[in-house]
Amino acid sequence: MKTLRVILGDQVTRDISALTDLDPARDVVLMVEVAAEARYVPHHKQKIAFLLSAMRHFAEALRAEGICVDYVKLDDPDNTHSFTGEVTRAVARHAPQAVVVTEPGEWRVWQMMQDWPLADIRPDDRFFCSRSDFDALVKARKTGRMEFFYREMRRRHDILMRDDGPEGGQWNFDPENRKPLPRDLRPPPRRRFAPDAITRDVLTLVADRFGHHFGDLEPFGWGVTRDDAVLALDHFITDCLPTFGDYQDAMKAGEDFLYHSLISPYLNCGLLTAREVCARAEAAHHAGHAPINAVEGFIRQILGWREYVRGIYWAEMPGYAQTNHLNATRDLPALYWTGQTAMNCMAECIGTTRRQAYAHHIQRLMVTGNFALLAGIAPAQIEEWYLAVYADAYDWVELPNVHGMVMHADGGRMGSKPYAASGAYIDRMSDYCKGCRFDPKVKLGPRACPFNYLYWNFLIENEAALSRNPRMSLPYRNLERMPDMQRHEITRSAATFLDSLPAWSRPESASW
Ligand code: FAD
Ligand code: DLZ
Ligand code: SF4
Repeated sequence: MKTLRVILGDQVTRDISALTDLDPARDVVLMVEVAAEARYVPHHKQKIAFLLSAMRHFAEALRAEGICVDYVKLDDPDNTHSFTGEVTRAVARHAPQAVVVTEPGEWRVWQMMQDWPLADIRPDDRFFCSRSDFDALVKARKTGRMEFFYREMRRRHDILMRDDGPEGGQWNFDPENRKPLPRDLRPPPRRRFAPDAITRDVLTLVADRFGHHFGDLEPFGWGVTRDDAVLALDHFITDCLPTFGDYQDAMKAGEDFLYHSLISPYLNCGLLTAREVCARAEAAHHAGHAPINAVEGFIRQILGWREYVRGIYWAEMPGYAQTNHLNATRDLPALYWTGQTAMNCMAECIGTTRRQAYAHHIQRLMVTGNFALLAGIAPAQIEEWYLAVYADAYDWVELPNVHGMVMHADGGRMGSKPYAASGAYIDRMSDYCKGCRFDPKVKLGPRACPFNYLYWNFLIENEAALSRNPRMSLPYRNLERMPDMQRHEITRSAATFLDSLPAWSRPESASW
């Protein structure tokens, strides 16, 4: 039976379910570059270049195996520029008896697939936890919190386990992983990859067609093949993993990567698997190369958080994206796109994002995310930003992180309390405040750090929704003791500051 096998841009692996029973003598693999995928949000230029180059390299690798690949390029004159249009055209070209595809990472594309002719949609088994296993697990537990999910994953997959208990005697080494970076410690230079001829062609294409999108296109240093991704993982395990835990939450001006792995774009598009990454980290611990706090902290991100957010996404969509528990409605300020702000922490994190299509977790959560939460940005607007600006962003992973973890718009489905913090947190975990016009120790007045009065204003504005949350009782007790005059000054300062921020005006056509 001749089968058309559709491979999407985030499925560039030979281990994808759509290819398991491929017959090279009869079947055709379809890969399509379509403008709709680059434009439904204004993706960072590096993200588009990374995926198109990874797709082109993967197509070459399949052809080298003798597999027939029908690859539609972005500049093909007959390109309809949508997935459905291209699948329909390919069905007319090849007259297959079946169209096989692996389920996508986005509800948006899942809906499209329902209209594809002859479609056999297969589960994506690249994850440790299937969608149905996640639902069953969460139903079986009274609480669906990440920590319990993660422990169950450790047991089920026998990762970092010893004599039926957790390796190192405790499940979670987080308390050891919150150190600021010492001033004299220099993180190692990072392994980046020089563009080859295929990538250079793609860079020219992206500059021509998407030059107006957010972010710098070059220097472009992402790996684009399976071999590159394995080298990037080797480098992380050897040079960074031992120190990863200690400085997992640290931030430093001018240091874009610290000890983070930089592997999320590879994991999410298929160049690395979650199983191999966890196995490599665990082996490094057993070989005495990396301490338990680093290895447990790293594995928790992948076996715990990554699997958990994916489970939440599919269990809760499509309703999940519609909730707005804190009724946040403010337009996204232009500074998210321009990076122009006197708040040094925001300028640093947005600068990294612009240069690298990357920022590490604490920058995303406690700086740009914290600001969006405290400022009451409309969830859909800040979600669009996060989906656009990171090379690793797909709806299944971005949405629960932003809608749930950052914005608390899901009313606590993801996290039991919002991660709201004043300037003191950023001051403790970074050196950003030293280069800032504002002072994290000043609460009110022109020198006051905006995060300070925005934090208290957030508590005041959301008293009805949050004050009965047991995990928020301490800040609300402090708020209760605050004199009315001070409360008044806080709300006034917050309103004046927020109203002074220029809003971002979306181009009329929004066709990016
Ligand atoms: P490391 O710090 O080295 O961590 C190792 C791996 O753990 C990552 O590669 C990633 O696969 C996984 N991981 C860590 N934290 C999370 C998490 N919260 N959710 C899912 N996986 C996690 N990650 C994405 O892959 N895509 C996104 O679109 C995305 N959006 C985010 C938005 C916000 C507001 C926040 C707070 C986090 C977001 N994350 C997202 C999670 C995390 O920030 C990135 O995975 C991480 O920064 C990627 O860099 P790294 O590979 O160096 O990660
Ligand atoms: C993000 C992206 C971009 C920019 N371009 C393409 C493309 O041209 N062709 C393709 O197959 N995939 C692309 N992608 C990734 C898709 O958006 C992703 O596969 C879907 O969102 C499903 O998760
Ligand atoms: Fe950010 Fe406030 Fe520190 Fe400035 S003083 S860098 S605004 S936390």
